[in-house]
Amino acid sequence: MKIDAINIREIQMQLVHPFETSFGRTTHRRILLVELRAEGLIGWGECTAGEHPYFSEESIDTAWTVLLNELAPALLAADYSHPGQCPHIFGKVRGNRMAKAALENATWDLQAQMEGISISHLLGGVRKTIPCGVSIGIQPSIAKLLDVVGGAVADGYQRIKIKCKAGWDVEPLEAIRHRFPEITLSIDANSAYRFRDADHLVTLDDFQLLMIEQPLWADDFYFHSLLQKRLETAICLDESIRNRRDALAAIEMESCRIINVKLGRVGGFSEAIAVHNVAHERGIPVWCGGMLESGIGRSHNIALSSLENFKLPGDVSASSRYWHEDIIEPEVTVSPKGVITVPQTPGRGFEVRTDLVEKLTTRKEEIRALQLV
Ligand code: OSB
Ligand code: MG
Repeated sequence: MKIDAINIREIQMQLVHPFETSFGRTTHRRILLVELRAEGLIGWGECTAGEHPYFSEESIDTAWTVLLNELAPALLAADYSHPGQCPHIFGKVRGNRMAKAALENATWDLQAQMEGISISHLLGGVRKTIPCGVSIGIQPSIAKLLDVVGGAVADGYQRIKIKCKAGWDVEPLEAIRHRFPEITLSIDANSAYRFRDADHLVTLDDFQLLMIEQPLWADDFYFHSLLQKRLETAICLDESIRNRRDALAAIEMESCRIINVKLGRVGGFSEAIAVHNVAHERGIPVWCGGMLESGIGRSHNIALSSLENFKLPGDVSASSRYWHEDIIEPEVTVSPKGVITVPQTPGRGFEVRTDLVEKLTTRKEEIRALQLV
């Protein structure tokens, strides 16, 4: 496969509701999109790096530089036969997994279109529908939190996750459990606790949570394994899992009982499949995390979630929870039973609204293959 040209662009989109985590508050997103042009087709990719390097070392600006100067030229120079070769093509560049994922995922989108099959099919997906959860940010008050949780429950979501931090855990959980004793509930700390908080975290077992996500350091397995021994509640790792080896280490050390797979965090579809497989072989269920994606990243998350071991509801929610107007058509919708139907049409299964993308674009760059004469 020869790529003719690669476009990278930044768009700005305002969130319907601000999203607050233990590391900050997001009101609008700067999103980096990648377009691959080959044989009259366009493969799209989305970079999930944030505006700031808070969730990981990458930011949209580091990803922009690495894509422009390293990854896009490397892909244009390569003559690959399958998207699974991307990690090798990008192999010289260390880290920068969100930048790599943006480009690699676009090659899967393109490949699926060329073969006339869905991305889900190309990945080896088996699910026709995927179970959906929601991730609810830290709220200004308990009353507001109960309101938001109630809305998500009424919409049919199968699992509610709330963001927490020291000082925003016991009280919100007590309130939610009082009002909604039966719902499937989890929390995500985004590394807000320290191992010295273990006694406190043990008390959260009372809330019958499905899991507690990434309680400790983003680069840790050892202290998570000590903590997991003390908790009845399953630990789920997010930030700590960068690749298949990390997943294997975490499973072997019993640092977690569940894994959150994020395409950007692990560097794209190839590594996400590898993480999925290694967990599947060891009986560890996974689910698909979210990074407040636009419809393009969301469509890729849906395809990934169709793999067999995505047994738990993901943070793959309806477009309307994030955006007044999404950049794909149709928007992603969730049924009253809390599922998304996996598209079976060629490629990502959602059209990109190019006029709207153009309108939202704040910068754009084209990188073309060298024309040999
Ligand atoms: O830790 O899962 C996370 C959003 C930004 C950064 C990190 C996380 C999140 C979410 C949002 O939880 C999930 C979503 O896209 O709805
Ligand atoms: Mg998380």
